[in-house]
Amino acid sequence: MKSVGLCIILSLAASVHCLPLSQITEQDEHLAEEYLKNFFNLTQDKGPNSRRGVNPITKRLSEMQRFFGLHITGSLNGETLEVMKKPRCGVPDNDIGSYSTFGNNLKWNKNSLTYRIENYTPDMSVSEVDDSIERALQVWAKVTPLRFTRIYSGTADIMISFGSRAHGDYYPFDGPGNTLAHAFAPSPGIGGDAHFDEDETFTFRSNNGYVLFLVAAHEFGHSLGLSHSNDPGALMYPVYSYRNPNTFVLPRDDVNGIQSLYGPNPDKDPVQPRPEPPTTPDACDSSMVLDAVTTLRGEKLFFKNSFFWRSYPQSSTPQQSLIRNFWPNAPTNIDAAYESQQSDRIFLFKNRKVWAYSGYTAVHGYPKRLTSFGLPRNVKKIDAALYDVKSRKTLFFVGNQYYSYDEARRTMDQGFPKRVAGSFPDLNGRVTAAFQYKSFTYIYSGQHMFEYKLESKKLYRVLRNSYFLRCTKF
Ligand SMILES: [Ca+2]
Ligand SMILES: [Ca+2]
Ligand SMILES: [Ca+2]
Ligand SMILES: [Zn+2]
Ligand SMILES: [Zn+2]
Repeated sequence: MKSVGLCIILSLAASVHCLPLSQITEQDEHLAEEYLKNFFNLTQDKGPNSRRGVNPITKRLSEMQRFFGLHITGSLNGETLEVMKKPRCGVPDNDIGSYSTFGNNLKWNKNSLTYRIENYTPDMSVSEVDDSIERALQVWAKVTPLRFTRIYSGTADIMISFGSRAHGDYYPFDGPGNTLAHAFAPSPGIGGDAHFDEDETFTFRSNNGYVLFLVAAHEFGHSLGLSHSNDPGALMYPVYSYRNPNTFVLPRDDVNGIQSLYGPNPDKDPVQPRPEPPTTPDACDSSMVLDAVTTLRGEKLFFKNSFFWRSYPQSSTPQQSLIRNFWPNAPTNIDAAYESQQSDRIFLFKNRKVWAYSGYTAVHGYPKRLTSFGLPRNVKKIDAALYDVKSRKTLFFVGNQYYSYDEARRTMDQGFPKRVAGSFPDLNGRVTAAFQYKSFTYIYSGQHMFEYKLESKKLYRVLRNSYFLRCTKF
């Protein structure tokens, strides 16, 4: 009976999602149900609500979509399934909001904690595992009064082990993929303990497998009393994302979370100032200057630092993600982006290089040099790129000039570069991003966005960078 609700909704689902087009199979439905049971408290029995017409699956699915910033439909669709299939932590996503805790009582009442590594994974050397665990704990120690001491026998506060499937608690692992690890909130006994799924491949620092340091640092957040955050830049975001372990700095959201429980680190480090915790770009920041904007198969993409927002035609709130969660080897802090509808590709620019993707897939032979478009050798980077649907030309903005590239002939047009101010009235500053949407051309410059009709060169409105991002705070 439970699956009936899903089936009805499923028939509507596939058309909503554009990237990539996906068919929802019976297997997907099963996966979705398991996912909601595991992470969103979907229970077996239908309960009193269902008799009154509130389908429990619809309710939990909506909760899940809200947590991940997806289009809230209450139905299973391609974008929802994509998120469900991503490797993640095994701890449920209970609270909606940025950082959250398991509650004020679920914290350690002491600052000195012990840990013990009970067994090792064959994926890495013993010293690599030791080092990864030690550094993962230090991530939290750096910003709190918490201190960790390793013990080699007896019971530690934080017992660390690797195991597959049933491994001695009531939460068996699921084989390769999906759940990578889980950990228990502070309390005696199993509280604080962290378990890693041995059916995964853990690595020291390579992107070929899951970096143990990153997975462990996340799990220890639970061991110390944090639950999941819906900030996609947070370490406590439930989905795994690769970051360079050598340069990792605990993000601001996690720092705020752990300090709400334990306070800041009283030890000042006078020699080396600590790096600032990275923050996630905020749609409500009216001073924000976007790096690049483009369309992709009917969606709008807005790039800022390591993040981008995706805006679906039917959706009211764009979804924010890490760029590398979609294109694992893509550049971050990009200069420009555009979609060539001619070749169904999206191009991302950074410095003298350009990357090409067809949906999620990297196009073979990229990254290439800027000169592959016929741009002059002395162009070190471009500021923005704009694909004009009508003329099928791509405009590359460099300083106060722009070039025109013919997508069909794959050559630069004669008579360029031209002055930007000559073609776009009232645009005085440097162009920072550009794209077309519904027959309007949007040219971003600093904190402003200029709305033009390209053919008439008429300026309609001057808006903020965050105009399409829809600040939802109140
Ligand atoms: Ca324990
Ligand atoms: Ca697993
Ligand atoms: Ca730019
Ligand atoms: Zn987790
Ligand atoms: Zn376990």
